[in-house]
Amino acid sequence: MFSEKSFDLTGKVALVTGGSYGIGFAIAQGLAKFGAKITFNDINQELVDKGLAAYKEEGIAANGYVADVTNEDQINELVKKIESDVGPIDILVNNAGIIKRIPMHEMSADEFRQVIDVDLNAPFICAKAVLPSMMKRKSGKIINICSMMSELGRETVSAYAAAKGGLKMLTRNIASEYAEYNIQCNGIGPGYIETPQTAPLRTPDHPFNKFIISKTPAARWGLTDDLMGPAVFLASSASDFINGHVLYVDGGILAYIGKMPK
Ligand code: NAP
Ligand code: GCO
Repeated sequence: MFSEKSFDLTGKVALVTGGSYGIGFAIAQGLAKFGAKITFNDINQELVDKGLAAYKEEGIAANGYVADVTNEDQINELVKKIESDVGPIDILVNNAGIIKRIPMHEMSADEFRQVIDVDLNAPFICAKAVLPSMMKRKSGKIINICSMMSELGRETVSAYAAAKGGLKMLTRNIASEYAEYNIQCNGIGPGYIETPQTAPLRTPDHPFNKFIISKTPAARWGLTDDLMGPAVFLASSASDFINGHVLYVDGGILAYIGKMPK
């Protein structure tokens, strides 16, 4: 029955991959505000320590672990460790990601593979690692962090767009295959958000800055705070009948042809 409790995440264990800073950190903060126990991983101890300090600063007693999301053994170990330290994972946020902005004809196959590995293969590895326990408990939420590039292309981001387009379909397939276990898998598609990943595009003289403002009806870059509510919604029982959906948090970019230049 729907009530304000429908958004309550008390007692739920969340794993946010790449959650030391940026979008992952913000999403973890939002989940914690609604009662979730936060665990996160990052690629090295320095980042994990940075994340732990940042969570502590926010009054969040998070558990942080070093694990490379592209390494299946490390992720299987991570899931086991979290289950013994905190409890079985109820909410997985596949957030860790990289981007390489290189014109495709200049991109090496290895560079292409690296992006696919982190942005598409890793969400598969992490989802596969948490599914057995969720299936046993007949309950689970998987949230894949997609992108505008799950729907649109642009110069220099061929690998990233291919990965994020694939991630949209992986989201739909997990939803299709595991709904019978009361597992919901949805995506969040952030627009252009102020994080270290987009910092190179936001330098004052970078033409991309004005371009994004002209393509966004909200006429601003997104903030990581803008993603907290959508993440809480998709992690909670309020969204139990939503499955395979990508919720775009883009200020209206996908709905808009773009402002006519004056
Ligand atoms: P970010 O600032 O680059 O943070 C990504 C996090 O993932 C970092 O902590 C990064 O660690 C970690 N990571 C990268 N590779 C990893 C690996 N192999 N194992 C474990 N952790 C790894 O990115 P963000 O802007 O917060 O984006 C987070 C997610 O949102 C990504 O999936 C991104 O594609 C997506 N997204 C971002 C935007 C945007 O506008 N910012 C919009 C749409 C979607 P390192 O510091 O070592 O790289
Ligand atoms: C880029 C940006 C985007 C954002 C995001 C948009 O170079 O176009 O980095 O890819 O990161 O994915 O949703």
